Amino acid sequence: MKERSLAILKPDCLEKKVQGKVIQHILDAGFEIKGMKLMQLTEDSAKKFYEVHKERPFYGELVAYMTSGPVIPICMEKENAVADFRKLIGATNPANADEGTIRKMYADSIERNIVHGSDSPENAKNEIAHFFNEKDLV
Ligand code: IDP
Ligand code: MG
Repeated sequence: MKERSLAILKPDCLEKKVQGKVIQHILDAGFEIKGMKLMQLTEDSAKKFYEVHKERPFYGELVAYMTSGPVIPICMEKENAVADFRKLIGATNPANADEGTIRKMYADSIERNIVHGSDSPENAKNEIAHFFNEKDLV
């Protein structure tokens, strides 16, 4: 059964001009892109998106980083999309990420780690709704 997940190409991905490469990895791994846009996150939107982390010491810096430049949210679909995308991006800290993963290849640090991926099908639904109206998905 097909499942959806949300990716966000983070500001460091666009600063490094590797968004084209990362999108190619997503397509090569068999994900279908159902929605994608280039946008600037507001502080309120970033705070809401990362609300689960609001008690963590890095929350303020995370919001500052995610609003430091444009991002590209992507709604993707395939079988087992959530788990497969987490595998494709690798560990949160690129130093611990497996060879061949997107974070291992392109990320600099545990914070500036290039890409977001939903961590459960339920969170994926809410995260997709944060950025997309169902009617705008192809
Ligand atoms: P994930 O993106 O791999 O799911 P989470 O634990 O959900 O990782 O953290 C959300 C984001 O917060 C990370 O992708 C990263 O940008 C940032 N982050 C996570 N842990 C730290 C940390 O210890 N220091 C600074 N930033 C962090
Ligand atoms: Mg997470």
